[in-house]
Amino acid sequence: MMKKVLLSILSLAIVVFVSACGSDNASNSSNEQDQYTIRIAGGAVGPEHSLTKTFNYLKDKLEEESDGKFKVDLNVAGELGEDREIIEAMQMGEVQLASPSPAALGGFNKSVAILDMPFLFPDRETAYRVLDGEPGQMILTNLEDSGFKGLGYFENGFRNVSNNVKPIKTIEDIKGLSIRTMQNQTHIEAWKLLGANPTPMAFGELYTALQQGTVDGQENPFGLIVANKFYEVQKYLTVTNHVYAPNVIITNKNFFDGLPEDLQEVFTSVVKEAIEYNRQLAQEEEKTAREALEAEGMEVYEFSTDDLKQMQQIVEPVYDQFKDDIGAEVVDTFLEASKQ
Ligand code: TK8
Repeated sequence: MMKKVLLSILSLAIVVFVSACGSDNASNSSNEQDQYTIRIAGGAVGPEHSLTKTFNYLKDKLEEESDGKFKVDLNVAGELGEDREIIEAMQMGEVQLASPSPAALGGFNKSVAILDMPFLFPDRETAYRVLDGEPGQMILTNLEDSGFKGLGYFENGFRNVSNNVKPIKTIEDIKGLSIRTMQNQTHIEAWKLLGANPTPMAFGELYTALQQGTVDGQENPFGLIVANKFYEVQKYLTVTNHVYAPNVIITNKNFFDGLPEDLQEVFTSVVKEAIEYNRQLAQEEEKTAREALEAEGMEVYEFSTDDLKQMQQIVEPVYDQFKDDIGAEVVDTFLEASKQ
């Protein structure tokens, strides 16, 4: 009898030991049969845009570098809706990788709005240094309160203003124009200060609104104006570079935390590679897109240095006006870092 009891205790101990090894193994590294679906959702940007090409790059690299343990379901050009809908789907665990605009993400965490502030970054070198440094990480960490894990920043680019009514040659020419803005209060206020009539609107509705004359103009980087064919419904373009727009790369935090550590490392290292790829592509795109827009018949004007200075001074008050909303520490940290 005693023998039987000893045998069952021994076999129970072996089972406990093996399963413990198994579970340790699961939390630190994936097993051969592990398979995780990553649904990527790209915003409503055109199929030829650098962001869409970057999502295709991500699919290939994630599947390749995980030895097939990641299976990527790629949805681009707004197939799963606008940025806001994509973010909500991610919160529900239905999307695992996206890079919405700060305007859309600002609705889930107010500090993100700093990323869309006018004239914050004077050039790409400053933008990359600040976004990839402690200030940028501050925003990514803040996103965890809303269930996201922030992974870094892709490039949308420097925003410029277009319209279909008249050439905007000086700051005065903006007055009275109805300009579509993203759905963020800081941009709405900034264009009001410039004397325009701002109309906040989802990006996916913009082409039709321009075509029907619901709004006179809009503001976006050259690459988006080409990719979404706004040149078909916009005659005049003025180079203002009034905002350097990043897109925030996010995943669902529970999904990420549930991955074995080795796949978490694959995920983050592939995103880092994709950021380098994306920024190269976006810089080349900005050059070719401007030429393409002129070739498509758009009249391109450049603001004088004085007009740019005036534009920056006119919209400057939005920093104080939204400082409490965004968070004083965030605003001060970014302004300080951008001036270094
Ligand atoms: C695309 C948008 C776009 C943004 C806008 O989904 O809304 O004007 O610049 O990139 O996020």
